[in-house]
Amino acid sequence: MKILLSLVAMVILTLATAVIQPVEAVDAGFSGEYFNNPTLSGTAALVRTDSAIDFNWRQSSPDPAISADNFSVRWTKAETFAQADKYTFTMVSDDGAKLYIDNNLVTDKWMERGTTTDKVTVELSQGDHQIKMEYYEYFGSANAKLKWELAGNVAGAATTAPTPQPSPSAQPTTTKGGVTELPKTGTPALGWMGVVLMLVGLKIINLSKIKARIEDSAKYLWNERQLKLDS
Ligand SMILES: [Ca+2]
Repeated sequence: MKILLSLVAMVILTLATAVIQPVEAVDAGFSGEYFNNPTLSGTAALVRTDSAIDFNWRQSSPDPAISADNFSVRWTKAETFAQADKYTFTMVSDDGAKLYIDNNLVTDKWMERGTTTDKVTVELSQGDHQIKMEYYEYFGSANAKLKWELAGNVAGAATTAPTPQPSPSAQPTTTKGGVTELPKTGTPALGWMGVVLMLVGLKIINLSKIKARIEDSAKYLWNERQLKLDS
C-alpha cells in the first residue's frame, strides 16, 4: 500500500514537473541608447544591444558614432527573477549614474566623479522586473558596470540601501530594515498543492481513477493476505 502510494506520488510529481518546466528563455541583453550629450537628450546617436553592462572605456569612446567625453547612455532590460528574494545591485560608474527598478529610482548618483561603486538591496517578487541604468561621462576616463545577485551572497550589502525616491508616476516604495521594497507586481509561486489542483482542473489527473486503483490494489493485497492465512 505504501509502495503504491509512493508510486502515485511519483507519477503526480513527474506530471507536475513536465507541465511546469519553463522553456529556457534566451537572454536578450540590454537595449543601450547612446547620446552625444551628457543629459540623455534628443534622439539617440546609437542604439545597440549590450549583452551586459560591463565597460571600461578609459579615455576612449564606446563607438565611433559617440564622442569620448560628454556622452550618456540609457540601458534597459526586462529580467526574469526565478525567486522572490532580496537582491543586491552593484553599480560602478565614472562619471554619474542612476538605477531604476520597475521605474522606481533606487540609486541616484548623477554627478561628476571618478570610479565609484554603489550598492543597493531591493526586495523583488518572482517574475519579470524592468532594470534601467542611466549613465553619463563628463570628461577623462569612463566606465560603467552593473551586476546583481542574491543579497544573502553579498556581505554587508543591506547597510548601503538609500532612501528610495519614486518618480511621480511610479507606485510608492517602502523601506524595511534597510531593504527597499517595491510594489508587488509578480505572480506568487505555484505551491505543490496548487500544481496538483491545477492538473486536476485540467483533467490531466483523474483523482477518482487514482482512488479506484488504490482501492483495487488494497483489495488485491488483502485477498492475497487472506489466501496465505487460509493455506
Ligand atoms: Ca570621467
